[in-house]
Amino acid sequence: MASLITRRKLLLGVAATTALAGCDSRAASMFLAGMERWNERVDRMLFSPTRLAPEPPASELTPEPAFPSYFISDTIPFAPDNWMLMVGGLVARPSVFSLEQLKRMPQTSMRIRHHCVEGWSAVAAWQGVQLREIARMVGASRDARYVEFRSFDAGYFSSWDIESSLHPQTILAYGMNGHALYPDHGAPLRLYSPVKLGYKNVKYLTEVNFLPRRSGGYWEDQGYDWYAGV
Ligand SMILES: Nc1nc2c(c(=O)[nH]1)N[C@H]1C(S)=C(S)[C@@H](COP(=O)(O)O)O[C@H]1N2
Ligand SMILES: [Mo]
Repeated sequence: MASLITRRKLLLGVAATTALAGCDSRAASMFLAGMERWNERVDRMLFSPTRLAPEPPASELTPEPAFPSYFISDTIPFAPDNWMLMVGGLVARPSVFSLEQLKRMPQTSMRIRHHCVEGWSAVAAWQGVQLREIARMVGASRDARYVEFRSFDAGYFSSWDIESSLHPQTILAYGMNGHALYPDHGAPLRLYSPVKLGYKNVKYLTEVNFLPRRSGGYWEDQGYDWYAGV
């Protein structure tokens, strides 16, 4: 139910942006920005940082060939040979992680139903490391209220509130359905969580930055709901 309400609000937000698109007035965009901040405050109040999203049963797993794949680049993005994840911002120990290091950390695996605003949903099991474990390792500051995720997919990025980022089901995933993540779904590493809509789950990660203030996102900067909770 909560997800229905959130998505309806998202659609309303998109409709409002579209309706105002023609009249490029400062007042209109200031109004929308104000609405967004208000939405974020209410969303953060309603969000429970400890409540676990139920896992769909194994019988609902989507056959992989039927699991859609999205990237904004013209062709599937491939990671450079020397790929590493950079973690920085408001942290005591800015760090880089190799895939091998991440795989040696405690693994979390769960089935998640993915919701894309284009109207499809699909289920897979994802394997990876809890982001809160990474936050602990690098010593993220209490002043970090937001986390920004960057990728090597033509600059695709997003940013999240800290509570959703540190949720126990929010992971940096290197596996899908028990095998290594394939390039179409974000290899070598992507963000995944049942608490956010599809476009917040950044694939092809390069950087995770803990920030004091909200950053935007590829779709968010084009009028999509910034919070986008499920
Ligand atoms: N780097 C990157 N991450 C991305 C996107 C993208 O285009 N580039 N698309 C987003 C959207 S809109 C969705 S629905 C999901 C799709 O994930 P999938 O391709 O594994 O199904 O990835 C999200 N993360
Ligand atoms: Mo999407």
